[in-house]
Amino acid sequence: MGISVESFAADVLTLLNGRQLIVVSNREPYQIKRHNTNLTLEKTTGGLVSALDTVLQQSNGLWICWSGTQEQGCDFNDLCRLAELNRVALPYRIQAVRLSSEEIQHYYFGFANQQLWPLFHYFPFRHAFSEEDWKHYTMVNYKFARAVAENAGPEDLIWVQDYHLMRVPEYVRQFKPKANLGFFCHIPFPHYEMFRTLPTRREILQGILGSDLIGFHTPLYARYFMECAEFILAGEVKVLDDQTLNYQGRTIRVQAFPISIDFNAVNALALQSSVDEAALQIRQALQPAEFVGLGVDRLDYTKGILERLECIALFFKRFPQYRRRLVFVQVAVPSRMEVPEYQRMKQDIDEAVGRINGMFSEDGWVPIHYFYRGYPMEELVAYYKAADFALVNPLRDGMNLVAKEYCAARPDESGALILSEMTGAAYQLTESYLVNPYDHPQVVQTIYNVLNESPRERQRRMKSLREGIARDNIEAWLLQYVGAFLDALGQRD
Ligand code: ADQ
Repeated sequence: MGISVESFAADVLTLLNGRQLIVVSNREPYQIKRHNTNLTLEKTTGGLVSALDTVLQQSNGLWICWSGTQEQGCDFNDLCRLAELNRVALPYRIQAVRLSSEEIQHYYFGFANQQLWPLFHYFPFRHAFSEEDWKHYTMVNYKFARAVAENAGPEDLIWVQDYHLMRVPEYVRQFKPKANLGFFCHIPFPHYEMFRTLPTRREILQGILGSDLIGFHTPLYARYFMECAEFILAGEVKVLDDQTLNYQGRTIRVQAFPISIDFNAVNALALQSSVDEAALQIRQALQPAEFVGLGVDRLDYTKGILERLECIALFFKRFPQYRRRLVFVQVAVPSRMEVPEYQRMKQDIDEAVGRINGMFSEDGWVPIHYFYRGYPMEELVAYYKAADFALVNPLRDGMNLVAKEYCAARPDESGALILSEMTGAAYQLTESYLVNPYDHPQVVQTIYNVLNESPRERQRRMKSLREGIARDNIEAWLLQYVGAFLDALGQRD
């Protein structure tokens, strides 16, 4: 299933035809870890980094990012210099933009994560505008743009990632009017009625519109963006067709590119005997339960973890015959704990797990097993393999890669995916068991239906899901984006 990494990288390199790719993101693609005098390189987990790794290595590419996690008083740039001295080679050039702790507080934890994130996920009541946050967001975006402009040659493709850096395209264009600029939004783009509540709505749109190609996960997000641009920048933006608009004399393409995972890598992990063994051990540890349900997320209110726990409680109330027969495992990786909202949510989840377990536990059976930590991919895949169903019920999610990873980790085509309609993934994974995450009785009934579904029907669905994910994998995503980027530039020039 799928194509080899080498042939895929060769295809992207052919498309690039000698041009350099410059990726710009908030997070660094590699972390340099220091253990006393030893330095090691660790690749950041995630599809984007793994898809771009070979391409950037072979095309003399550059990654520009925030200097990120500070280790023992050193930031990424210090560590890069140390790495050089220690002959630890970075796989390609990585340039870090140095930010002060005040900038990080206001730009990252403030504007990006307490304003844009909740608003774009339809939680307007969690969003409060702060001029100070906005000022720093603007300044940091300007810093990133300057770093890009200092490094980009006239032919290079500059690809800006995500909501942290929405003003970067406009600023880069001010420095370099002819720059080749792409932008990709990893979170949903909201409807006009939601987006227009943002006080700096014009500036955010103008920032993104510095690009030649603007990518979203779904056609609906792309349409919402076009509508926002058309209504909010009326008179400045002219919509030409459903994928093209004109702004400041430039033709700009707006398109959907649904991101995916490295299907082959997850599938191969799931076939390893050590992972199989780990999955068996997980099942044994959960005995005497016959059935295992699973939730895996970054700890975030958009993921619907609290709502999921309430659904599990309702399930045991409605279907008491499953008490002692089903265990639900929730694995949550800590995230953004500097933001008070996330600290409160962690407390709420701890309390809900305690309350539900207190209510239902009997004879050594505990209904919810909760793990608050990050796992290496092998262990995560062992959990995916051990679970009869995954419950992926975000209240809103740009795409959701966990849903795709779960299917990729089921080479024997067993298992069932229960998936929220409010995820970008729901547009593609139509053979999953789709639910409205706000409709708890429906979610509960779906869990029951899945457990009582014929193995043949479950397998039919899983087979079809896996085929789709194997075909539309992360490599296909990258090829499509780069192809469309070059088309958009051809249309512009
Ligand atoms: P996220 O909000 O982080 O991504 P998601 O797409 O589900 O959400 O990816 C989460 C990743 O974290 C998965 O690859 C998963 O394996 C990993 N993960 C989760 N729990 C973990 C744990 N306990 N230990 C280790 N790893 C864990 C944002 C958007 C999404 C969009 C992606 C990509 O919010 O909508 O799909 O970017 O564009």
